[in-house]
Amino acid sequence: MASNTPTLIPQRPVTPGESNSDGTVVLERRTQKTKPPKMHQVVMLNDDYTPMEFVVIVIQEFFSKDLETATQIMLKIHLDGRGVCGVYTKDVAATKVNQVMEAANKAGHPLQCISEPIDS
Ligand code: TYC
Repeated sequence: MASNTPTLIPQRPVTPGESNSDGTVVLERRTQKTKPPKMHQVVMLNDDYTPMEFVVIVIQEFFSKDLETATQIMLKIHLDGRGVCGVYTKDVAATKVNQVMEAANKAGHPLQCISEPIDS
């Protein structure tokens, strides 16, 4: 049995100024541009009191680093005064900072951690 359903013929996108098949005219067509989110780095700061072992554990736990990588990052912080533990979207970076600060406060260590936007 023949169907009465109208057949939709796919139309190619018309260029601005050109008429559509129904007589309408596209005045402007913008290509959608979704920019990737701005990224933030979580930076840990050195101090004289937080034990190295604690810093290594925190980096492993909250930044998913293995023992060797976490140790390298901790030593870099110890020597340079600061070091990047990871790069995330703004909200995730803020969560990481809160997790580190809460763990440090609970353990009674003065460890400090900040989030900063990276330009690119
Ligand atoms: N400087 C600390 C010490 O000698 C170790 C340390 C490393 C502390 C990294 C903080 O973010 C830090 N015990």
